[in-house]
Amino acid sequence: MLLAPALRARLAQARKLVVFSGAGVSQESGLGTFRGPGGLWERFRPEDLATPEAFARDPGLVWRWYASRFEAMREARPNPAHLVIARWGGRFPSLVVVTQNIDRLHQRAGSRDVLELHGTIWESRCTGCRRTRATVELLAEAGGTLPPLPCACGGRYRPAVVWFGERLPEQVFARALDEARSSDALIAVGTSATVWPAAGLIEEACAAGALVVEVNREPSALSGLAAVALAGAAGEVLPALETELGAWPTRA
Ligand code: BJW
Ligand code: ZN
Repeated sequence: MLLAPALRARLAQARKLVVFSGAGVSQESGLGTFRGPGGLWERFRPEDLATPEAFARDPGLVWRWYASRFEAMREARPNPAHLVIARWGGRFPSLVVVTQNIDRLHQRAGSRDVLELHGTIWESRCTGCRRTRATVELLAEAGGTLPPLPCACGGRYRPAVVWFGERLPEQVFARALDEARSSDALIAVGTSATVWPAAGLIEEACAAGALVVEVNREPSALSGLAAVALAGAAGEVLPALETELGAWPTRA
């Protein structure tokens, strides 16, 4: 049993559930996380690759990194954690997935209501006119020459992701904040909860009275805040949690 009976009843009867996810939820799909042993930031410096200044300095370098990650993300498949979260869309009266991930694996698993706090690698945006284009087309047209051709306006396409020092998409963040504050429960899966303002949503949910449950291989910055921290791989813990919560409506 993962949860004490009182917590299990509270979670099972939640009407509004928010799943807040980070890179760890896609780790079992073969995608790298950022922090911790083997994380991307062990091999690469964020200031060289994930800031607008880095892109202005060397767009080719930044694009080569994102193009190789895009290939990995294209080939990746949703894992059991993504699939459980998608099934919960039919189990809870309201389920919103708030993700920091840019890989779209939640959507590919079947989740309908997904808020992408840090944008998506599947789109690219012109730094000049802000026109967006599918990254897959842009890279195909570039034919291996990176950075890809500039936009007709003279600007340059960049991945439509949120780099350090950039604002999160305003409406997406505003809705995520509303959802967090009005949720009965928030399950944070596979995030170190160290990047702001995204991590602040967990505190907001907690302050508004939501039950906060963490699923992570390791203790994280939010373990102290969570009512319960479930230790283990998301692809194993979430299916076990799904079994434990059963169908809606559930008796305590
Ligand atoms: C598993 C597992 C398995 C592994 N199962 N678990 C307040 C305080 C301090 C700093 C700031 C602050 N406010 C703003 C800042 C600055 C900065 C920030 O937060 N810095 C901190 C790092 C110190 N924030 C920003 O700059 C943000 N912008 C902003 O605040 O703008 C304000 C502004 C105002 C006015 C004008 C202009 C601006 C933007 C942040 C953007 C972050 N971008 C990135 C890159 C996105 C694109 C890309 O993918 O390349 O987003 S960085 C990276 O970190 C990525 C992630 O979404 C994000 C979070 O990482 P995540 O998902 O938590 O992954 P990890 O690797 O950290 O953790 C994985 C976890 O999974 C681990 O705990 C593992 O144990 C676990 N795990 N396998 C379960 N199988
Ligand atoms: Zn343009």
